[in-house]
Amino acid sequence: SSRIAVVPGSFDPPTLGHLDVIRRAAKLYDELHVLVVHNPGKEAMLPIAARLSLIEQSIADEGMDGNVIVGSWSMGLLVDYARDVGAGVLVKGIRSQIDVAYESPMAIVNRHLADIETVFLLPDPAHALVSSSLVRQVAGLGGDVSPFVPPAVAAFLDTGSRGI
Ligand code: COD
Repeated sequence: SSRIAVVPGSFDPPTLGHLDVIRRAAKLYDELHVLVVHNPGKEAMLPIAARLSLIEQSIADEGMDGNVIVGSWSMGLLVDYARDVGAGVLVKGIRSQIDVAYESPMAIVNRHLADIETVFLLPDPAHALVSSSLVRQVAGLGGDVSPFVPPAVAAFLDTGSRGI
Protein backbone atom coordinates (compact mmCIF):
# COMPACT_ATOMS: atom_id res chain seq x y z
CA SER A 1 0.00 0.00 0.00
CA SER A 2 1.19 3.52 -0.64
CA ARG A 3 2.42 5.61 2.24
CA ILE A 4 0.60 8.90 2.58
CA ALA A 5 1.41 11.64 5.11
CA VAL A 6 0.17 15.11 5.99
CA VAL A 7 2.33 18.09 6.98
CA PRO A 8 -0.07 20.49 8.68
CA GLY A 9 0.74 24.04 9.69
CA SER A 10 -0.41 27.61 9.91
CA PHE A 11 2.24 28.65 7.34
CA ASP A 12 1.63 32.30 8.25
CA PRO A 13 3.87 32.87 6.31
CA PRO A 14 5.75 29.81 4.99
CA THR A 15 9.44 29.86 6.05
CA LEU A 16 12.64 28.09 5.02
CA GLY A 17 12.13 25.91 8.13
CA HIS A 18 8.77 24.72 6.76
CA LEU A 19 10.27 24.09 3.33
CA ASP A 20 13.06 22.01 4.88
CA VAL A 21 10.57 19.78 6.70
CA ILE A 22 8.42 19.44 3.55
CA ARG A 23 11.41 18.58 1.35
CA ARG A 24 12.61 15.89 3.72
CA ALA A 25 9.15 14.45 4.40
CA ALA A 26 8.48 14.25 0.64
CA LYS A 27 11.39 11.82 0.37
CA LEU A 28 9.98 9.59 3.12
CA TYR A 29 6.44 9.16 1.77
CA ASP A 30 4.84 8.28 -1.56
CA GLU A 31 2.36 11.12 -1.28
CA LEU A 32 2.64 14.19 0.94
CA HIS A 33 -0.22 16.58 1.67
CA VAL A 34 0.88 20.03 2.83
CA LEU A 35 -2.14 21.36 4.64
CA VAL A 36 -2.76 24.98 5.56
CA VAL A 37 -4.81 24.84 8.74
CA HIS A 38 -6.49 27.68 10.59
CA ASN A 39 -5.04 27.70 14.11
CA PRO A 40 -7.74 29.20 16.36
CA GLY A 41 -5.07 29.90 18.99
CA LYS A 42 -3.17 32.40 16.83
CA GLU A 43 -4.12 35.73 15.29
CA ALA A 44 -3.33 35.46 11.59
CA MET A 45 -1.34 37.91 9.48
CA LEU A 46 -2.24 36.45 6.07
CA PRO A 47 -5.57 35.05 4.87
CA ILE A 48 -5.64 31.30 4.19
CA ALA A 49 -5.81 31.87 0.40
CA ALA A 50 -2.56 33.89 0.44
CA ARG A 51 -0.76 31.27 2.55
CA LEU A 52 -1.99 28.55 0.22
CA SER A 53 -0.73 30.27 -2.91
CA LEU A 54 2.63 31.17 -1.28
CA ILE A 55 3.30 27.61 -0.15
CA GLU A 56 2.22 26.29 -3.56
CA GLN A 57 4.54 28.68 -5.35
CA SER A 58 7.45 27.97 -2.98
CA ILE A 59 7.11 24.21 -3.48
CA ALA A 60 6.97 24.66 -7.27
CA ASP A 61 10.01 26.98 -7.22
CA GLU A 62 11.94 24.30 -5.31
CA GLY A 63 11.13 21.87 -8.11
CA MET A 64 9.84 19.29 -5.65
CA ASP A 65 8.84 16.28 -7.63
CA GLY A 66 5.20 15.48 -8.20
CA ASN A 67 4.28 13.78 -4.91
CA VAL A 68 3.43 16.95 -2.95
CA ILE A 69 -0.19 18.11 -2.83
CA VAL A 70 -1.17 21.43 -1.25
CA GLY A 71 -4.54 21.97 0.39
CA SER A 72 -6.30 23.81 3.17
CA TRP A 73 -8.59 22.72 5.96
CA SER A 74 -10.83 24.73 8.24
CA MET A 75 -13.73 22.36 8.85
CA GLY A 76 -13.31 20.13 11.87
CA LEU A 77 -10.55 17.86 12.99
CA LEU A 78 -7.24 17.56 11.20
CA VAL A 79 -7.48 13.77 11.50
CA ASP A 80 -10.71 13.84 9.47
CA TYR A 81 -8.75 15.29 6.55
CA ALA A 82 -6.01 12.68 7.08
CA ARG A 83 -8.58 9.88 7.02
CA ASP A 84 -10.27 11.33 3.91
CA VAL A 85 -7.02 11.20 1.94
CA GLY A 86 -5.91 7.85 3.37
CA ALA A 87 -2.98 9.27 5.36
CA GLY A 88 -1.77 7.35 8.41
CA VAL A 89 0.89 9.82 9.48
CA LEU A 90 1.20 13.49 10.45
CA VAL A 91 4.68 14.99 10.10
CA LYS A 92 5.73 17.87 12.35
CA GLY A 93 8.97 19.73 12.92
CA ILE A 94 10.37 19.92 16.45
CA ARG A 95 12.59 22.91 17.14
CA SER A 96 12.70 22.95 20.92
CA GLN A 97 11.23 21.59 24.13
CA ILE A 98 8.46 24.14 23.69
CA ASP A 99 7.46 22.38 20.45
CA VAL A 100 7.63 19.00 22.22
CA ALA A 101 5.32 20.25 24.98
CA TYR A 102 2.88 21.75 22.44
CA GLU A 103 2.85 18.79 20.07
CA SER A 104 2.85 15.82 22.48
CA PRO A 105 -0.76 16.12 23.70
CA MET A 106 -2.00 16.65 20.12
CA ALA A 107 -0.09 13.59 18.94
CA ILE A 108 -1.65 11.45 21.67
CA VAL A 109 -5.16 12.79 21.03
CA ASN A 110 -4.82 12.22 17.29
CA ARG A 111 -3.67 8.64 17.83
CA HIS A 112 -6.64 7.96 20.08
CA LEU A 113 -9.10 9.72 17.76
CA ALA A 114 -8.08 8.09 14.52
CA ASP A 115 -5.11 5.79 15.01
CA ILE A 116 -2.93 8.34 13.23
CA GLU A 117 0.76 8.43 14.16
CA THR A 118 2.75 11.66 14.40
CA VAL A 119 6.33 11.59 13.13
CA PHE A 120 8.67 14.34 14.33
CA LEU A 121 11.59 15.61 12.27
CA LEU A 122 14.43 17.58 13.80
CA PRO A 123 15.15 20.80 11.92
CA ASP A 124 18.15 21.55 9.80
CA PRO A 125 20.35 23.59 12.20
CA ALA A 126 20.54 26.31 9.53
CA HIS A 127 16.80 26.96 9.93
CA ALA A 128 16.18 25.77 13.48
CA LEU A 129 15.59 29.24 14.89
CA VAL A 130 13.32 30.45 12.09
CA SER A 131 9.64 30.84 12.92
CA SER A 132 6.63 32.43 11.25
CA SER A 133 6.12 34.65 14.29
CA LEU A 134 9.68 35.98 13.97
CA VAL A 135 9.10 36.66 10.28
CA ARG A 136 5.79 38.44 11.03
CA GLN A 137 7.55 40.63 13.56
CA VAL A 138 10.48 41.54 11.28
CA ALA A 139 8.15 42.19 8.34
CA GLY A 140 5.83 44.30 10.50
CA LEU A 141 8.74 46.50 11.52
CA GLY A 142 9.89 46.92 7.93
CA GLY A 143 12.93 44.62 8.10
CA ASP A 144 14.37 42.32 5.44
CA VAL A 145 12.90 38.83 5.81
CA SER A 146 14.62 37.32 2.76
CA PRO A 147 17.15 35.25 4.80
CA PHE A 148 14.27 33.39 6.47
CA VAL A 149 11.65 32.75 3.78
CA PRO A 150 11.41 31.34 0.24
CA PRO A 151 11.86 33.96 -2.53
CA ALA A 152 8.12 33.99 -3.36
CA VAL A 153 7.28 34.90 0.24
CA ALA A 154 9.99 37.58 0.43
CA ALA A 155 8.65 39.16 -2.77
CA PHE A 156 5.06 39.03 -1.53
CA LEU A 157 5.86 40.59 1.86
CA ASP A 158 8.08 43.25 0.29
CA THR A 159 5.37 44.26 -2.17
CA GLY A 160 2.79 44.25 0.60
CA SER A 161 4.80 46.56 2.83
CA ARG A 162 5.09 49.09 0.04
CA GLY A 163 1.38 49.05 -0.44
CA ILE A 164 1.56 48.10 -4.14
N1 COD B 1 12.22 24.05 11.48
C1 COD B 1 11.52 22.89 11.56
N2 COD B 1 10.18 22.81 11.72
C2 COD B 1 9.52 23.97 11.82
C3 COD B 1 10.16 25.21 11.73
C4 COD B 1 11.57 25.22 11.58
N3 COD B 1 12.27 26.38 11.53
N4 COD B 1 9.23 26.18 11.86
C5 COD B 1 8.05 25.55 12.01
N5 COD B 1 8.23 24.23 12.00
C6 COD B 1 7.21 23.21 12.14
C7 COD B 1 6.38 23.37 13.40
O1 COD B 1 6.99 22.77 14.52
C8 COD B 1 5.12 22.64 12.99
O2 COD B 1 5.27 21.26 13.11
C9 COD B 1 5.00 22.98 11.50
O3 COD B 1 6.30 23.34 11.07
C10 COD B 1 4.01 24.11 11.24
O4 COD B 1 4.34 25.24 12.02
P1 COD B 1 3.33 26.49 12.07
O5 COD B 1 3.84 27.44 13.10
O6 COD B 1 3.10 26.98 10.70
O7 COD B 1 1.95 25.83 12.50
P2 COD B 1 1.31 25.66 13.97
O8 COD B 1 2.33 25.28 14.97
O9 COD B 1 0.53 26.90 14.23
O10 COD B 1 0.34 24.40 13.76
C11 COD B 1 -0.98 24.59 13.41
C12 COD B 1 -1.82 23.29 13.44
C13 COD B 1 -3.23 23.71 13.15
C14 COD B 1 -1.32 22.34 12.38
C15 COD B 1 -1.71 22.59 14.81
O11 COD B 1 -2.12 23.47 15.81
C16 COD B 1 -2.55 21.32 14.85
O12 COD B 1 -2.07 20.26 14.51
N6 COD B 1 -3.81 21.42 15.26
C17 COD B 1 -4.71 20.29 15.36
C18 COD B 1 -6.10 20.72 15.03
C19 COD B 1 -7.02 19.65 15.54
O13 COD B 1 -7.42 18.75 14.81
N7 COD B 1 -7.31 19.69 16.83
C20 COD B 1 -8.05 18.67 17.49
C21 COD B 1 -7.22 17.56 18.02
S1 COD B 1 -5.65 17.97 18.67
